[in-house]
This record gives sequence, C-alpha cells and structure tokens, in this order.
Amino acid sequence: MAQDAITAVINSADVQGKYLDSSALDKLKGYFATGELRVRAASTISANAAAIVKEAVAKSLLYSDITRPGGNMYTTRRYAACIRDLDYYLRYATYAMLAGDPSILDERVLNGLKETYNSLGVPVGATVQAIQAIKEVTASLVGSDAGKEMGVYLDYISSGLS
Ligand SMILES: CCC1=C(C)/C(=C/C2=NC(=C\c3[nH]c(/C=C4\NC(=O)[C@H](C)[C@H]4CC)c(C)c3CCC(=O)O)/C(CCC(=O)O)=C2C)NC1=O
Repeated sequence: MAQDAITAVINSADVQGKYLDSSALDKLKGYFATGELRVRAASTISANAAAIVKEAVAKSLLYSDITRPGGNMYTTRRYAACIRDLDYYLRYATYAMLAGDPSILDERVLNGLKETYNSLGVPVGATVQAIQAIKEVTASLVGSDAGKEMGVYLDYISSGLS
C-alpha cells in the first residue's frame, strides 16, 4: 500500500509498540511546516503540466536522433506514448511530493517499468534526461524550495529506471 509521511512514521512506531520518538516527531513537524508549500506547488504544477512537459521535451529530446527515423520517438504513436509517459512521471511525482513519501511511485509507476522499457527498446538514458529536464522546468516555475521537494521524487523515478 502506498503511504504518506504521517502513516510512515506511525507504522514504524507501531511496529515497536511505542509512541513517536523525537526524531519521528521532528519528521512530522517538517512535513506539516512545508504543507502549504507542497499544496501551492501541486496547484501550480497541475495548472501548467502540459507546458512543463512540452518545454522539458524541447530541452532534452527534440532535434536529437530519437525523433528521427529509427529513433524510439519516431512516428506519432510513439511520440505520443513518450509524452504520455512524461505526463505520468510529473503527475505521480506531484502526488508523492504531496504525500512526502515515495511509496506510491514504487507501487504505481516503477513496478515492472524497466522490463517494459527494455522489451520495447525505449531508451532509459534519454528518458532520464527528459525527467531531469522536467525537474529544471518545474523548479523554475514553483521556486527552489518546492523545486527541491519535487526533485527528490523525480530523482527517485530516474534512479528506479536506471
Ligand atoms: C502510470 C504508470 C505507467 C507507465 C509509467 C507506463 C509506461 C509505458 N510506456 C510504454 C511505451 C512507450 N514509452 C515510450 C517513451 C519514450 N520513448 C523515447 O524514445 C523517449 C526517450 C521516451 C519518453 C521520454 C514510447 C515511445 C513507448 C511506445 C513504444 C512502442 O510501443 O514501440 C508502455 C507500453 C505500453 C504502451 O505503449 O502504452 C508502458 C506501459 N504505463 C503506465 O501505465
């Protein structure tokens, strides 16, 4: 089950049959203190999601061999599949950023993904470059604090793919 920052600390205290210790409480304090920031960032990202992906693709993939005949993004169908995948990464990273926990990424995004990419010949390196470009574009839109938070989960997807 995907969890969030709150259930994560509660579950780990419960396993030991204890109240939250001070480091668990500090984690929660940090999470609550950044709540407003996370919600504001999620709202900005959802209002600009298509533009974020478009700009990231322009920065990382367009005009490379990948979009030419023989490249994995060549043909409208594959181009659209790639854009759709990047939309997924941005949306699920936003969920994880709101939750303050990456487990939703393991459960709904990364599970079996590398195998699927390998079997279809989708290049992982170029995908990671596009995710890193999403990270930059998002940070420039939401500011560096929220951008750093989003970066944690976009990096999580990148390393899960690599
Ligand atoms: C929400 C969870 C979820 C994810 C993550 C997901 C990914 C996903 N991407 C796929 C395909 C694909 N993914 C890409 C992506 C790319 N090709 C490139 O060269 C670029 C570098 C890159 C974009 C950054 C492409 C081109 C395909 C189609 C490949 C093919 O059918 O030949 C497929 C195979 C089935 C299909 O075509 O829809 C899956 C399952 N599906 C899901 O349900």
